[in-house]
Amino acid sequence: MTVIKPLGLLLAGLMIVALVATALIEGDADSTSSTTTAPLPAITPAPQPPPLLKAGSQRKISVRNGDIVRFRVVNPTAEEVHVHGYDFKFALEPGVTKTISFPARIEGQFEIELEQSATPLAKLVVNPR
Ligand SMILES: [Cu+2]
Repeated sequence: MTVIKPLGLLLAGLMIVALVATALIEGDADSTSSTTTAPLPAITPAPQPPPLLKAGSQRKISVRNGDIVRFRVVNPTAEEVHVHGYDFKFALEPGVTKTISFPARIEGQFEIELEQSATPLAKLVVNPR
């Protein structure tokens, strides 16, 4: 008798666990069916790569004060990119595309050029916010 009593309790305990588990599984099944009816997340398009500047590509880059200015530059020979007004200079290795970014904090129109050959690349326009 003393052996059967704990066994009975154990069985009862196991049944309760089984019932709770079944209820949880059914609850999960309900929640999955409701998530499948939820609208799918919108597919966001891949971000555009920043404009590629080359000698002779007279581009205009327009941003607002506080935005991040982003562009890429490539040149067949070693050069230096000079952003006038901001007076930033970035070294270029031959044939290697360099991505340049910086915050636009000075408003106005500024030349971006290949410094050594004085070749214009683009005009940077920073508008008020
Ligand atoms: Cu310059």
